[in-house]
Amino acid sequence: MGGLNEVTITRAIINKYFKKLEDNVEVDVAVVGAGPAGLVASTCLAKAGYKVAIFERKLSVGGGIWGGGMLFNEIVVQEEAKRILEDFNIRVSKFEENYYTADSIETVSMLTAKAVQSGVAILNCITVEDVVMRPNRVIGLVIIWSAVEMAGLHVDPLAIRAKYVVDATGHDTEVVRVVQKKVPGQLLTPSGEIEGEKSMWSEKAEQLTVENTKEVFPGLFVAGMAANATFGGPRMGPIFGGMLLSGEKVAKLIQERLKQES
Ligand code: 48F
Repeated sequence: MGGLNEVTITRAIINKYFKKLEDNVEVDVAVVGAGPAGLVASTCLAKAGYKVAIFERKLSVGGGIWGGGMLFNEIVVQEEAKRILEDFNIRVSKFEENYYTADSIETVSMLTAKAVQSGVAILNCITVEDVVMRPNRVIGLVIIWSAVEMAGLHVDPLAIRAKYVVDATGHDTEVVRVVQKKVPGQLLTPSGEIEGEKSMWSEKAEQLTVENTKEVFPGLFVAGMAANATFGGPRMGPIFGGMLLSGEKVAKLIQERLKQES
């Protein structure tokens, strides 16, 4: 058995991490947020052969899945979305007709494992603070260590380039918010601005999450709760089918674009 040297351990981590980061400074699709919508979207795109990276602000991935509803760690999905959980080998149990549950911890773990094993690079602890535009299209992201953001340090960020960007940042719709500031009134929403999330209405929200999953500015798509917040749909509470279906839809839309362009 060989010896163990702390410096070799350090070099191994630095070497592998920075190779991963460098490999992902130019991607086909950059997804912001590793919640359910972002994880499903990126897995579908990676499985279709595209180079995908997720940038996640937090140390942990999974977004709002972990806590189920009010910290009770079970999630609900409807019939239509059950097949997506099953595709990720997540065990689903029937509660009543059209109501299925899954363990939220299992859901995060399996969605994440499948994403990474399909080739998605998940870069956690990185916050997207801005976009790169040329001139009227989003062509990349401006990123900073979340630790720098949290400490309030005055440090310049770095940039990455992507053919398409997905805002899967949930309720705060952070990427769209940045774009709105740069080009007021020019979003592809009815008012040209973020329409804002409406109050809870599960049935309507689930359907609208999928309908609202689309391009909101050239090069920038919205998925998951960010889609409803951007286009003015209601929130839905701890039912997650719409998030999964939205991830699947955004992947399909972007794939069609990438195919047309190749
Ligand atoms: O909030 P989140 O889970 O978004 P989602 O995929 O799913 C929404 C549901 O969890 C829930 C719901 C279901 O009924 O309504 O809220 O739409 O995941 C969003 C992720 O994006 C990260 C954030 O930390 C979270 O993990 N995020 C947000 N802003 C940024 C970001 C940013 N600027 N840079 C990087 N990551």
